[in-house]
Amino acid sequence: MNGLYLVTDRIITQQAGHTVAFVVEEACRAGVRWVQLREKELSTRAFLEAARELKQITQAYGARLIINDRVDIALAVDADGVHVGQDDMPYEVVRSLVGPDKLIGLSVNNMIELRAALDDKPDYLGVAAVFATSTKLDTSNLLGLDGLREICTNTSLPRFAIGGINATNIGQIMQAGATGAAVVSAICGQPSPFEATRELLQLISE
Ligand code: TZP
Ligand code: MG
Repeated sequence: MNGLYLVTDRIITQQAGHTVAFVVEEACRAGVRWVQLREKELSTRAFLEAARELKQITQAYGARLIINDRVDIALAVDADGVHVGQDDMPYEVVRSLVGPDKLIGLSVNNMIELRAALDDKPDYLGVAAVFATSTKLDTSNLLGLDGLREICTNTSLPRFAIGGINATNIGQIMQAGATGAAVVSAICGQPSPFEATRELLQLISE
């Protein structure tokens, strides 16, 4: 299982002239094995339809499908897991709803949130935001490489760094102790999501 994690963004995807399904299929074809469907604007019905479509694609490639925020949609499409932040439904409630077999990812923005997350023991952490990003507007503090390193040295949980990661800095975040990199625009916003994924996978394995 490689350490590259695609998080979708419908607006960035459309601005690049793609559909979300196309980007996910191209990224899976290039070797991504973690896909998170992240939708902040869609109706529940449209979110569910998008999740169904991605379930088919990810399943065909043996990739994991994680649903951002919405436990109900993750259960409805039998996704592999759910990703929540520390303002979302609490970990123990998510766990009680999804049962023992689904993956739960938890966002960690600083050392205080890391301590809370370590009590919960999620399946993986999303460590954010490492670098400046225009994809998510409410990224309050930037960790930088030093902040990422501090979080990574204080946990043995799998940890995907996220925020402003691209081909020029992905090597640095791996060296800082991340076990993987989660990206939005570095795949969704590229003319060829396939080629972009290939390049990131190559860099991550160096
Ligand atoms: N969570 C923290 S930063 C971020 C999310 C979803 C957006 C990352 O987007 P990009 O384009 O990879 O910087
Ligand atoms: Mg959330």
